[in-house]
Amino acid sequence: MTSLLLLLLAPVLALERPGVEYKIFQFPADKIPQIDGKTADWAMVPASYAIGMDQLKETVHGRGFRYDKKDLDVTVKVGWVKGLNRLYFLYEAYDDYWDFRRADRHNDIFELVVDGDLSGGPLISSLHPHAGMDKGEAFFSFHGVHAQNYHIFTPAPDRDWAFVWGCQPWIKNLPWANAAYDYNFQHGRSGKLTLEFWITPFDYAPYEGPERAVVSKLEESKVIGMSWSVLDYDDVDAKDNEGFWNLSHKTSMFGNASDLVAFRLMPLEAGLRKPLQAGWSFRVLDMNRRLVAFQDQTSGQATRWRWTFGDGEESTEQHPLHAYKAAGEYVVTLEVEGPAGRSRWTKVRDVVVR
Ligand SMILES: [Ca+2]
Ligand SMILES: [Ca+2]
Ligand SMILES: [Ca+2]
Repeated sequence: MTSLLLLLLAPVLALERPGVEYKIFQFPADKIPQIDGKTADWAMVPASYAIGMDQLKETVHGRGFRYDKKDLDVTVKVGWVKGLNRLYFLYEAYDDYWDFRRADRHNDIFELVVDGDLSGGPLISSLHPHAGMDKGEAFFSFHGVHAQNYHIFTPAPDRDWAFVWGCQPWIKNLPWANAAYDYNFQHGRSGKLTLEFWITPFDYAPYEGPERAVVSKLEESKVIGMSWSVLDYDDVDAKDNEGFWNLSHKTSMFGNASDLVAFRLMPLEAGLRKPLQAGWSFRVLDMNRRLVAFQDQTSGQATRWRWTFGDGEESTEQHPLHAYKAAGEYVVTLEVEGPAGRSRWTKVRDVVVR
C-alpha cells in the first residue's frame, strides 16, 4: 500500500527531492534589481522565497544536515522578470574564514547548476552517455551545452567572478550575465558577503559562441531544474574544502541535470499587481485573407470581453478571429469586466494588414 501511494504521489518530473518545489520571485518590470551588491531592491521579496541552510545537506564529508551557522550561514533568493530570460540571485553569506588568496579552484565557491528546459541527464564530459568517447570531443560538444554549471568565487578579487565549468565561458559576461559583490574583510577573516548577479540559462550553449546558442525561454508558472552547492574552504593550506552543502542532497547535482531540484517561475505577488488588468496579443494567420487571431492575456478574473478591431467591427468572444476587409494600420482595444471591475488595453498600429 505504501509503495503504491508513493508511486501515485511521485512527481511527473524526474528531479531530485520529489515533492519539493522552490519559488522564483517575479519582479515587476519597474523594480528590476540593480546589480550593485546592495540588497535594497530585494526587500520586496517575501521571506517564503528565501532558501537557507536548513534546506542544504553536506554530502561529501559526512556532515549531513548538521550545520553550524558560526561556520557557514547562507541564504539565497532567486528572482525573474516576465519577458526577460534571466535568473537573478541574491546570495548572502556569513563565513568564519573567507578563503580566497589562492588563484585556483581552492576558494570559497557558490556552485550553481541550471537546466532551463528540463532536458535532464548528464551535462559534464566525464558523464557523456557514449562510453569511450574522445575526452576533448566530449568536452567541446557536450560539457555544459544543454545545462550549465557556474563556479562562482566568493569573493573574486583580481579575477573573473566565476568559471563556467563547460565549453562556453562566454556565458558569464554581458549581455548574458552580470555580478557585483559587497564585502569588507580580508582573506582568512570572518564576515558577511553579499553577491548579487544574474545569469541567462541556455537550452543550447555551444563552444562556438552566442550565434548558434538558444536561450531558455522563461515563462510564468513554468518549472526549471536548478541546484546549488556551497563549497566552504576554511584553511588556505588544506587540501580540500570542509563542506559541500547542496540543495539537491545529492553530490552528483554538479554533473547531472536529473539530480537538480524543481523551481517554479512565480506570477507577481498579489500586492504587486492590479486585481484585473486587460492584456492581449495577436498573430496574423493569413495575410492574403487579412485574417488575425487575437488572444486574451488578461490577468485576474474576467467574465466579459469586448474587442473593437479599429475597422468598426466588434466581438465579445474571449479569443476572437477577425478578417479585415481592407488593408490598414488599426487601433485595437480589449475591454474586460469581472468581479474586480473593468479594465481596457489598446495597441496603436500594431495590427497591420495589407
Ligand atoms: Ca541591488
Ligand atoms: Ca566556514
Ligand atoms: Ca570558508
